[in-house]
Amino acid sequence: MDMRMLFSLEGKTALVTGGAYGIGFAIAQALADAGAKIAFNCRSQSNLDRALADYAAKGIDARGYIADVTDEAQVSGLIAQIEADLGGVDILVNNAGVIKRIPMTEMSVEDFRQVVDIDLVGPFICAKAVIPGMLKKGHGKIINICSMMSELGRETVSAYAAAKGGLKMLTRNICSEYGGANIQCNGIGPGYIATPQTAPLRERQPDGSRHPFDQFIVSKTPAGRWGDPEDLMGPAVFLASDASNFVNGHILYVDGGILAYIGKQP
Ligand code: NAP
Ligand code: GCO
Repeated sequence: MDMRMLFSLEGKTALVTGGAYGIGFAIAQALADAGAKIAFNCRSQSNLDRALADYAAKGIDARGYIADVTDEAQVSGLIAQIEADLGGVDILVNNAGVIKRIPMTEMSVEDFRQVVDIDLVGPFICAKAVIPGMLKKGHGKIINICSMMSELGRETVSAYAAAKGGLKMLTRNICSEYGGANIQCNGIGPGYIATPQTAPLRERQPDGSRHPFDQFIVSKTPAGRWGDPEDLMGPAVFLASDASNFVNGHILYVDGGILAYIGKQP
């Protein structure tokens, strides 16, 4: 068996939602390096323009589209447009996501719903939109970007944890429903990754010292550091490629060991 062919994405079209920057951008770069044609979406023209320049600077001819993952009509239009431009989607990475850090008793129902809408209903809408094309092709890969909060809770992230826990089960359910049609749906559960989403947790304190949460995460991570978006590149290529054809309904945690570790003894 040719190992390079097993991991190759030549001839495949990948859609990375929210792939304008952060984790999605790194995953899209990796899929492009493995040979895939890249499509991504985001919500504003300014982010789209900046991202297209960033992809071009990496030598990647990505196609960018404006579409909100919570809007089913926009997502249907997006998938049809990608099919016309690049061919039907073979690989969907449900990456678009938000977090709101608000104590539960202070959180409005609207805020809770918005997080669940983007982080859980969005992946449902996108997966629902690509599965018919995958069924016609006879293959498909769906990668849901889950979280430590698919397994763990913490103060202030009730909506996010509910959504990411739900996303883990949506992953298993897509596997259950469509595994027989040669569609693999797996999750990646990143640990704490340095991106705009986690920037507030890493801000320097007025006295120049590190944010207490930053120190807390480093002490909770056996690897002793935050993850970089690049840490997710290899796992994403694996789950997008034929190398993972018998891996289905699995969540691959890429967390420097956080979930394995009880924490430093006092
Ligand atoms: P980020 O830097 O905040 O990027 C999030 C991306 O999602 C942005 O491109 C954003 O685009 C897009 N997005 C948000 N809402 C959208 C919507 N309704 N429709 C379309 N696009 C939307 O976040 P990140 O840290 O890279 O996180 C990416 C994913 O990984 C998220 O699902 C996040 O929950 C998950 N994750 C992150 C970490 C971490 O430590 N950073 C760990 C585990 C999991 P706009 O410009 O349109 O807002
Ligand atoms: C938080 C963080 C996390 C991470 C990530 C962990 O406030 O606890 O933002 O939720 O972003 O999802 O895997």
